[in-house]
Amino acid sequence: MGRLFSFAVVGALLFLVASAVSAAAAEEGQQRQRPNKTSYGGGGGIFWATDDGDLLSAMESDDPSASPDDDLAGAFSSLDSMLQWAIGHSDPEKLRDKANDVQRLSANDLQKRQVEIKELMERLKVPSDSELMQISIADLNNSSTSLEDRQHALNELLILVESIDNANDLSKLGGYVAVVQELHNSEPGIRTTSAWIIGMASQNNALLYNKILELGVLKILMKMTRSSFTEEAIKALYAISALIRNNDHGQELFYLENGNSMLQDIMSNSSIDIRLHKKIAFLVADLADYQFHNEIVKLPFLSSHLFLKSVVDLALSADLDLQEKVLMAIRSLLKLTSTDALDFKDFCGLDRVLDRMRMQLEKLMNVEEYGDYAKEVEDLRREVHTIFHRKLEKRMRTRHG
Ligand SMILES: *[C@@H]1O[C@H](CO)[C@@H](O)[C@H](O)[C@H]1NC(C)=O
Ligand SMILES: *[C@@H]1O[C@H](CO)[C@@H](O)[C@H](O)[C@H]1NC(C)=O
Ligand SMILES: *[C@@H]1O[C@H](CO)[C@@H](O)[C@H](O)[C@H]1NC(C)=O
Ligand SMILES: CC(=O)N[C@H]1CO[C@H](CO)[C@@H](O)[C@@H]1O
Repeated sequence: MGRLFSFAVVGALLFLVASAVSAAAAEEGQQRQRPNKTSYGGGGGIFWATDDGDLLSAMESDDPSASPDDDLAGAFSSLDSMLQWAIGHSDPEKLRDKANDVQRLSANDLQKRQVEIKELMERLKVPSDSELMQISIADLNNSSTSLEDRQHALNELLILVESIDNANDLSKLGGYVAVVQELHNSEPGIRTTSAWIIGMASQNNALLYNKILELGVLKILMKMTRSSFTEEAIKALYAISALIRNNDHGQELFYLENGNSMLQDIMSNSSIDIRLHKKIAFLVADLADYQFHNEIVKLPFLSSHLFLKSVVDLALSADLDLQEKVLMAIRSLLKLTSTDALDFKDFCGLDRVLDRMRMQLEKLMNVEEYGDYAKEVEDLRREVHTIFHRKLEKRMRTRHG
């Protein structure tokens, strides 16, 4: 099979690449690698042959834990990722030296190098990202594919759609139909990865989120947020947030699908995993900010006193991180002209909640390991208090005259 590479070949490749990158690129190499790529091993991608350890020493990996067993044996989804990995694991000093050498090469020589690399890549017949996506889609679309292989195909897609170009290409290949189908799989792990792919692909991708919404995903994702498998609920919420953030149409659909009650159910369930509460607080702040900046009322429930109370009640948590996120959500909600300061005061008891929080934070500020963070949250708490009372004064003035 043409997808097994020997270290010799890779070594040659690495040398060519090292020679062809600019010094600047070499310095960035460490950051540009996608660090978690290798953690999804076995995804039907390319495997390194580990019978020749030479390259490892040649590369003088600066990471002592990078043994062939746990790292090199991982799958690479494309040549690009393999090269990025190789650059990331090689000695930056040496790479920079080589790159400096390259700068002394003539334009002609450089071009020759590039042609060599291209030829080598063609000879290796490395599948392109697009080909890898097609393989994964075909696996998902084949009803005889085992659960294990289905999971592998999804893992592969998850890595690939990190790139926005691939995420868009997957749409052209009809891949999201296959992924959405897996949201209905009886295996929670498969549903979870599918939701994760949808979230990853739609995140900040205005070209894509409405295309995915057209596939009718919102309803099933909302159902998944009620899953007793926490990871599934978390990834479903992640996907929903990615689909509706900064997206009028998405928010409209979310409203029509009764997103309000989904948010309320999660907020008022005290036995739910705290990560879900954090994600909800973050999402609420985001939705309120969007409404504030666009002056559109797509989500009238953001001003309902019952909804506001659920948000404010989350601030009673002892978790600092959640407190901070909830304060941000309250701050954003207070800024909306559609919310009533009296609801915050009388119905939500915001003064009492903020007071209680202040006492807790004052205690934490004296605890070494929380000190700075608690101070930050206290600053935010004070800001919320100020905004609240300003809004309240304004409200009282309009009421009395
Ligand atoms: C579907 O998968 C089965 C089992 O892996 C395989 O034998 C068959 O050729 C596949 N069908 C298609 C259309 O790819
Ligand atoms: C999936 O398979 C069906 C036939 O079983 C075919 O019509 C469809 O085009 C395939 N979809 C993709 C994306 O390959
Ligand atoms: C609250 O969450 C837990 C854990 O996810 C779930 O088992 C329970 O059914 C939920 N309760 C309600 C009232 O939805
Ligand atoms: C998204 C993700 O899994 N990120 C992880 C990548 O790997 C680093 C180091 O192993 C982790 O700290 C990240 O959380």
